[in-house]
Amino acid sequence: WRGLSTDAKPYYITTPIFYPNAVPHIGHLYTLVIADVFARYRRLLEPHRPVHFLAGTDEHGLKIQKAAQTRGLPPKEFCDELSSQFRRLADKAQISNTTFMRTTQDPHHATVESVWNALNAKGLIYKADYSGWYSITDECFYTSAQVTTTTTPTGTVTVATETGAVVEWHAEQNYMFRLSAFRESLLAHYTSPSGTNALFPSQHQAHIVKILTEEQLEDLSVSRPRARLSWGVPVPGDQDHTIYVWFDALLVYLSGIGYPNGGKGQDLMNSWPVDLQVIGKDIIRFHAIYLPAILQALDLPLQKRLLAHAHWTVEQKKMSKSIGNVADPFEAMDEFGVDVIRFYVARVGGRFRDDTDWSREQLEKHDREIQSLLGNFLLRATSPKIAARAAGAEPVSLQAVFDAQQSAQTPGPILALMTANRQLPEKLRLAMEGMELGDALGEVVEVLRVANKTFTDVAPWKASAQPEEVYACRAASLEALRVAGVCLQPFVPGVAARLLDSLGVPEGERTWSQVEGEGLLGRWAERMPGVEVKEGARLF
Ligand code: ME8
Repeated sequence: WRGLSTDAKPYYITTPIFYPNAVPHIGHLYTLVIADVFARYRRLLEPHRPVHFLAGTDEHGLKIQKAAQTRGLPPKEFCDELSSQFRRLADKAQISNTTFMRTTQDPHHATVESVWNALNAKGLIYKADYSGWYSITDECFYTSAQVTTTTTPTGTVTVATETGAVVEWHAEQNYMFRLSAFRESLLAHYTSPSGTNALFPSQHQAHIVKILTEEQLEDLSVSRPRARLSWGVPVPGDQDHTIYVWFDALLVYLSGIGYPNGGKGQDLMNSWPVDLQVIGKDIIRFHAIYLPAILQALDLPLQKRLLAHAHWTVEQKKMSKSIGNVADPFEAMDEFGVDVIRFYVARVGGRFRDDTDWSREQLEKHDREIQSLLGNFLLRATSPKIAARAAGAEPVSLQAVFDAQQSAQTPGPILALMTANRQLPEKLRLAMEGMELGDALGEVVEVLRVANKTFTDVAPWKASAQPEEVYACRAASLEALRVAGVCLQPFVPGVAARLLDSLGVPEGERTWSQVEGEGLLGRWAERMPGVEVKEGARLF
């Protein structure tokens, strides 16, 4: 399962590239954190395999053009300013992305042109009269069956039924991509052994299969007249048209690894196909139908897995500037610290299925949870008083502690803790393999709970506690903290690093192989009797 072979292709993981039409909110932070947990977990599991992790900004299209106009700025200048906010968000949240791609960069432009030309040469792009309801907010056309009218204080408007976004009628000449030609091959993919688990959670897989089975897949309009959309990549050979923003944006996953010519100096193209794409449920159709069709058209393998998470609401409502309920991720990280915010979003949003409400009360509750289970527990387990009392016993290895506990006449809570602790890495790995990130983190929390309770039950500070028992309790607690520290690295990298530092776990001994395996003890655990533990380290 470790798959440690060095010739394995790099692991390639992506987030959506966000529209820099406004400053980032907590939804963007959430997507970045989820992807980062998977990226860091992969590095932990397979330290020798490169992880290529792409994030970025989606800078063309009508939405950006309009937002820049409203601000009275040239679109590029406008994007420079806002894109840098997304980059700052990723930096501040300790996202370990290896690329931050902007669609206004030249290499991306070159990829878009080359893909367009390739599809055109295959007869998959043609020009036609097209009409439909366009939403600038959603950057897509809707059919008459997908819109409805609604009355607002300023009059009656037509909106998209699904998103409520205002739409306008457009009848124009567009270039079309023969999406309809891919319905059967896409359906075959999603029902084939390699494609049946392509979408997670599985409800999305069922939905896409249903669409492909029941809907007439229409050809996709992939350009806009230049008169209406000037901010984008011009259609090669026809300056009167601009390439549709989604056609442009979806190709970032290819431009991000240097397709078709390979990255500078290194052949990144061997990263393809992408192993995991983390997206929100709002953009499944684009990633599960449009992109795979384009990939099939290019004879490229499809993405291996798509994780589509649910959304965050604030005060039970969709975040919106007009309601004024947009939660600011920078403020949240300033107030609670990066790791507490990462812990909160992964723990509460790690099930991906239902929308979650961003609540101050919940945030404070999770802040207390991790501070107490981890921060306070470290202080208790490393207390000099306990160390002094444990020194009354003969220093033995952790294995010896375990064996002694096991052969005791009445096995006590220390053995239960050591057993739970040994099972933790495997449980966490299984949860991560099943993409159940919230459960994975929950397993760590559970062992920390057991550890806290064991410490309280054994009460090594009491005069009646025997030195051997104090020694065993301290050793089992420190070992639980070490294993938790290794397991927590993908989730809360800052706290985990401080924890492992304070336990004296060397940098090179923080990988998965140091914690998982039948009865396996890390080298630290073998050396534990002599390890210098820093007392009273503050994690938060
Ligand atoms: O759609 N809760 O960009 P976008 C959770 N540029 N996640 C949320 C969220 C919320 N309330 N709101 C947004 C675009 N997100 C395109 C993508 S990809 C080739 C192009 C997250 O700025 C979620 O991941 O509207 C969602 O899919 C993404 O931000 C949409 O970001």
